[in-house]
Amino acid sequence: MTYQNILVERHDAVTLITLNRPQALNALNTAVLADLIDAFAAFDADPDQRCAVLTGSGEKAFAAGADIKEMVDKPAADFFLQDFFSGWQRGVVGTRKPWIAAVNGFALGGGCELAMMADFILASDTAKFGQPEIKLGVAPGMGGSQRLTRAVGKAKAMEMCLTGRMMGAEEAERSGLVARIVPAADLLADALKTAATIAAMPPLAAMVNKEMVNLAFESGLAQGIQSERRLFQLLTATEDKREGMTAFVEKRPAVWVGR
Ligand code: CO8
Repeated sequence: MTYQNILVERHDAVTLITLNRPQALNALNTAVLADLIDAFAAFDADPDQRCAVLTGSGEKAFAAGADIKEMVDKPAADFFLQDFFSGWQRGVVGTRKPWIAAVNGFALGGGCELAMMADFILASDTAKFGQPEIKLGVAPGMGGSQRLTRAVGKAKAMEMCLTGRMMGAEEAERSGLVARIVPAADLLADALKTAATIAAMPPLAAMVNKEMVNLAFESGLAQGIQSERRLFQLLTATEDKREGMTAFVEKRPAVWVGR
């Protein structure tokens, strides 16, 4: 499948998706969203694909936000009637397999929000994160006020949303927004290698681990612990649990069947 606004490549069991509007710093418009929804659905449905990486083309930006030129003249009623931005939650956050955002420059507004939809973020040393929507007379609309606050805490999230200031890679790592910083030149190779490590894990367990950690983000402690226990118990019924534990006991590498 070829797309107008993204590039999709397969690297063995890893799907690499690249936002490809460098002339607009990979700004996210309706067409980009449609391509991403399709690409993430194809990734999720392909049994040979186990982990994905999302990055931006060009050296400057992961994504500089939702496309301001698409929104500038759009009437409020249309934002409401189209439930503008709701597709991101269904089509991107709803992906069941793990995926990584490799942030290679500006991740602003919707770009920061898209990166935070990933299971984790790897950032280049040139990455800059921000929610500057206030400067446009609006506010985050794709989850930024919620996910940024959960990631970095109220003080930093509030300061960033109210002043529009950007956070560099080091501060983002220190604050818990990103998992790791990688030199810009090595970011893609590192992200693909990390994704390959995840892709080599038993796939059902990878999906369940993702679901469990997301539960900590989205539910209360008691409910999260209860769900974790149930999901753990579910995994004990898989062939991969028997294989993984038997391989450990027999001191040999495990061979996963994905069931
Ligand atoms: N949308 C559309 N085009 C963009 C965007 C964007 N978000 N960002 C950059 N571009 C375009 C520029 O217009 C320019 O195009 P052209 O050459 O045709 O003029 C090109 O990309 C290059 O950009 P610059 O010349 O501005 O590059 P600089 O290096 O000078 O600056 C910046 C880089 C600092 C990243 C700057 O481009 C910038 O500030 N961009 C906008 C960042 C921003 O405000 N993002 C938030 C957008 S709003 C959002 O994401 C969520 C809105 C939620 C609304 C909720 C409603 C329900």
